[in-house]
Amino acid sequence: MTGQSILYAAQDGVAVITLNRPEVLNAFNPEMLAALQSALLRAEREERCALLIGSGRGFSSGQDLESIEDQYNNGGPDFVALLREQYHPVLRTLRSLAIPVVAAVNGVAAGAGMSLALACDVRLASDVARFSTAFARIGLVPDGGMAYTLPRLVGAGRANWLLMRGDSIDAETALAIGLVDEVIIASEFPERSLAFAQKLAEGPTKAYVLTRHLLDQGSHVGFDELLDIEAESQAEAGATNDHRAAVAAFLQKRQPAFRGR
Ligand code: T3D
Repeated sequence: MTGQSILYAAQDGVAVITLNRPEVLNAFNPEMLAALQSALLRAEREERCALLIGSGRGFSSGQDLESIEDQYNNGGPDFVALLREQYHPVLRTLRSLAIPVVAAVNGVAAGAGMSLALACDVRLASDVARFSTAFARIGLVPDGGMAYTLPRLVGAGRANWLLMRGDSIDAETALAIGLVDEVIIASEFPERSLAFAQKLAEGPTKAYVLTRHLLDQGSHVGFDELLDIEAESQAEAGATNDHRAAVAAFLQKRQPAFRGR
């Protein structure tokens, strides 16, 4: 356990990181974001996959609006500091973590809570999950990297539509537009999400992380440059024990055992 607002448990190579402020649908406050950052770094050191899930009926409702209420009577929140000091370290860590991260969206994901899910490598959604960009509803622009992640998942037009509407879409709609990768019935959600993450943890996790990096690069560099980055990444993946062991296993007609290195 890394703190009350974040719970940490490890199981079969997976760090299960639980957002744990259910009374506010796991809204983020500074302590929680700092604890989340520590939990991710611990997962990277100790496990081969991380699973983010919410406690109670929400995944995360984004910024805790009550915790910043006072600041509106005092010149307003310092948004630059809030984002740079509290959110950006978590988001940067997520995109550079040396293990894959699965968002298990058990319930509503709104604002920065949705941004967090979008920054993960994979999104599983419970059939009762809902997604709301939420920002425009309170007169804000998307943050938490959503202006980067959302159009890459659903396309520019749909991203704009979701951002300007700001109201919730259900899990099946999220699946249909590519916002999530799989929808799982609520009664089986925690077990099946964990089983999915355990499967990833048993895979060539270094290659997964290099793939994330390639996809990130591929979305904003030119084709020629991407080919150079691809060659470097393949050299790195090709030098792993996992690659060599998998080729040997293929030739010997048996299943490979990946170690993530
Ligand atoms: O400083 C900055 O603002 C910059 C950073 C911005 C990043 C952001 O994330 S901006 C977006 C912030 N989030 C929101 O605007 C979402 C606010 N919440 C909602 O719109 C709704 O709660 C939901 C759509 C997420 C869920 O609706 P529903 O009907 O299922 O639940 P509810 O009844 O609204 O909420 C349950 C409780 O959680 C309720 O408290 P209560 O009445 O039981 O005492 C509600 O006030 C509380 N809660 C929900 N979201 C937040 C929250 N408390 C504080 N902050 C929240 N974000």
